[in-house]
Amino acid sequence: MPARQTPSSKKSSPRNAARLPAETHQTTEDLKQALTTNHGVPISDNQNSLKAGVRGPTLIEDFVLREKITHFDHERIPERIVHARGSGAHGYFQVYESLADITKAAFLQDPKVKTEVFVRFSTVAGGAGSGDMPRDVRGFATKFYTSEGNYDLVGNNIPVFFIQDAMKFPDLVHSVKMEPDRGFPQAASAHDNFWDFVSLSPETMHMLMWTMSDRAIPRSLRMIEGFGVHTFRLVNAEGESRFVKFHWRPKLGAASVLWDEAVKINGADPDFHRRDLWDSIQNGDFPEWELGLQVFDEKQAASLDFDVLDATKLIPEEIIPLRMVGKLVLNRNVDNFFAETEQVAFLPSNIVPGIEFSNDPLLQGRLFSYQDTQLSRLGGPNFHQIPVNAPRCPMHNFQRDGLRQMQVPKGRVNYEPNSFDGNKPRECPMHGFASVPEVMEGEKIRKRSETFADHYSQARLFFRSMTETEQQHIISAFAFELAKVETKAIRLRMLGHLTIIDEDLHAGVAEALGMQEEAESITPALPPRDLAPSPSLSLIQKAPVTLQGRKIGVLITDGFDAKLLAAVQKAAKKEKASLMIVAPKVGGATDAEGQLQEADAPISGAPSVIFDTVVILASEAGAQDLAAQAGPVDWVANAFAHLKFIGHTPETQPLLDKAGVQADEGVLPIVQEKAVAKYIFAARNGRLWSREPTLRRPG
Ligand code: HDD
Repeated sequence: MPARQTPSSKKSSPRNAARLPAETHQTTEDLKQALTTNHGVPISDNQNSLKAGVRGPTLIEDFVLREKITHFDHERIPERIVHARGSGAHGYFQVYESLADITKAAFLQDPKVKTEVFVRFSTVAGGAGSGDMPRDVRGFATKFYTSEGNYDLVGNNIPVFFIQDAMKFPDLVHSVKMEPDRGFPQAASAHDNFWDFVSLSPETMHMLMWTMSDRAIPRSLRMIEGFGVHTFRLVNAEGESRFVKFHWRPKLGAASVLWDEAVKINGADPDFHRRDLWDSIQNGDFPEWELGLQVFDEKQAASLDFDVLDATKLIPEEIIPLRMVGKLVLNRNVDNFFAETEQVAFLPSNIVPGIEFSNDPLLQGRLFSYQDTQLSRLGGPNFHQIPVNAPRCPMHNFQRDGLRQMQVPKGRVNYEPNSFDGNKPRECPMHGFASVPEVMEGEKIRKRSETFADHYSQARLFFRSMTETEQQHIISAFAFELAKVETKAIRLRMLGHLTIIDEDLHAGVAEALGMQEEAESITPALPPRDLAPSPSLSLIQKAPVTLQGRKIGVLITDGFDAKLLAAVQKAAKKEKASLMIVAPKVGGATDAEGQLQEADAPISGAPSVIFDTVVILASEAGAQDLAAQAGPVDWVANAFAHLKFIGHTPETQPLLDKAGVQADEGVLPIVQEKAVAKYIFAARNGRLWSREPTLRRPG
């Protein structure tokens, strides 16, 4: 056994030897840069704990070690009970013209004013470390730092909600999150508890149609729509009040991935959405949305065949069109994920003069819940002082003290009215927030309004407004999710609901499950009505023909034609698309002239699922080499199966053959540079939907 060593202040390690002499501490530049404890004490050695002998026990007096470990132990705060996984960014909002006719909200008056915003996008069911691509709703929460205080529009990418009353929210969330005994599945609605709850709650039917649609697997956070969901009120300076529904429309158009892609993207790049948002802002391609308003009065509300206070209903744009009033631009990534994206606290109760709530019972519950949840999540009542949450306008009142108090209010006065300091701050009857008077009368009662009773008409409306392709995707999604449900009775109950929504939908799902003629018979509270279809609900029907914001994957092999690559790069730039060069190895490939072209990623690190369209610039030998390997063959087969437009050199053919690629109008030979234009023209269409029925059927 080596002899026990005694501490020696004389022997110093090389690191210690570099330490500054004590007498120079106060003056050198080095001290200004020194690593310190949280209390400002310079640290001499950040590698070793303080021990009794180099091989002896660690001393409890090592305050440097204890402080560092204690802080680390408490680095995590409770994650959000829902919407735990999120990605945020800064930006601004600007109105196109004054909205003084409908609202007195200060930030909606002057088109010259840019209002600072922070936006956090999120999935709902998964934990903070879950993947970006589950089938799920996406949160779209915006904090406007207005000159009259913070306004938070806390919405989703789906315009309706699962439930009508906040009383059901804990049940809904418990049912969708991982099952409490086994702790799985993570970030997935495809399990018994969720489908048990929803199949026992007919009010969820409309939202289910949306979550089983492609809306729940978006291509990019830059390509989602956003909705305030509830009916709110706008109030102008004359005190006139109107109802409003808020809509965000992405400049790049709304787009989705296919389910098979979503599954594979989650494995290939679980941060797919977060990375895409970060990269595009970093590259100066700032994501943009337009704000659209559906404004309507009490009379119009009364003329609708549903209740505007029911969050499971939408107002078709064909009935009340959108007024596009301004734009939102995200132009700055966060400096620190935790400080900003994690600590941001959105409160639907944050409204400003000119915007008010409605009596939607789901919204009313939210007004309490968000404030409450921040108390435990952010550790007390002073979370508004965290920089990302603090208003940018002056803020003063007499609320004091509490955990995490960061301010040092001066003076002896902490009450109002007072006769010191000119009795400031004071109430402001002229400009302060005052609710628009509304007559309230009624029995104290726990009851759902009869006007909330129709649970199926809009579910049917949604399904029937889709293209055939989208309908097939909905059928496939129901079949996938219900096939994961172990309890047959739940599947049969759900099939019973589907028969009420639409017989073709039911037949398609039953067929895909192999469970025809077995649906449970369910009697709806109100039989559904046939409503006029709303084409604006379909993503495919309004998909823009563009490559802007999309990503082109170019696969090269040794011997590739550099001129073709340059032509594709030039075209991509013109289209405002991004481009990534993929080669068998990340080191790159040499062109026909023997010049090395570095790659952005190897084939294994950049599967074709992460691209919107692909170009394969293989040489004959390169194609043969790739055709002999499963990875590259999958790369190509997936691009084809995911309905992508594929540009390729004629030499690529052996690889295409091996991957089972059939010639169709989405597979475009690129013989010379001129042919690149033809490929680009086709690729703007996004996907070749007509290929799909030849490749897969629902299930
Ligand atoms: Fe909620 C977070 C959106 C109903 C209770 N919700 C949260 C976030 C979004 C939404 C986008 C994440 C905010 C962020 O990024 O920090 N929630 C909605 C929408 C709803 C909705 C659009 C219906 C129209 N939510 C809803 C109800 C309740 C809650 C009915 C409770 C009664 N929501 C919460 C919460 C969360 C939350 C538990 C978790 C973290 C947080 O609030 O700050 O309080």
